[in-house]
Amino acid sequence: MVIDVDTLGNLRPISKVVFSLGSNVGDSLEILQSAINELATTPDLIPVDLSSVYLTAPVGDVRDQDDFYNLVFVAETTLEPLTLLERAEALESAFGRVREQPGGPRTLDIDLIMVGKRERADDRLVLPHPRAHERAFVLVPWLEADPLGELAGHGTLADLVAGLDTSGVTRIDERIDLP
Ligand code: PH2
Ligand code: MG
Ligand code: MG
Repeated sequence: MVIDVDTLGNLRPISKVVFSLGSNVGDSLEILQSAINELATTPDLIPVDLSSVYLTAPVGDVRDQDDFYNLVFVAETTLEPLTLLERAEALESAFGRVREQPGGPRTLDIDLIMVGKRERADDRLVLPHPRAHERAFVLVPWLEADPLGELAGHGTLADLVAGLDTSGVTRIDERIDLP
């Protein structure tokens, strides 16, 4: 028997996509809420989970910066990684981010952490995000939103968080909601 699949021609696989959002300039909570409203209403993207908001000590090459507000958004999508990246970059620009020196303070940073099991590394985009596995400000919110989650190539979120110093990452009571 032959089963006709012609009608499936326009269907693309659904992948779990994980975004990390951060802000440490301006009215960060309002900026993050607006960014989530926009991200969550992206065509061909279905929101799944949103973490609480965390106040986090700056990590990396950051001098004299304010703490960040960070959260993680999990969705399902048929969009390609570069389309997701373009959407994230458009939102960063719309919220007034100026691309200063790497590691500088930012009104809105949207990082693509993982798109299913996709692996890629070129000038535009590295997936999974090359530093996500060591960043408590990504993994702690992500674990809250996605308790059984795994970071492709690095194991479960629960194991990764258990091995990290999470002292710089504090959940706060202010809520950001899905639209
Ligand atoms: N983002 C960075 C560098 N350092 N530190 C915290 N706590 N939160 C961030 O979002 C963050 C950072 C580069 O994008
Ligand atoms: Mg970042
Ligand atoms: Mg970024």
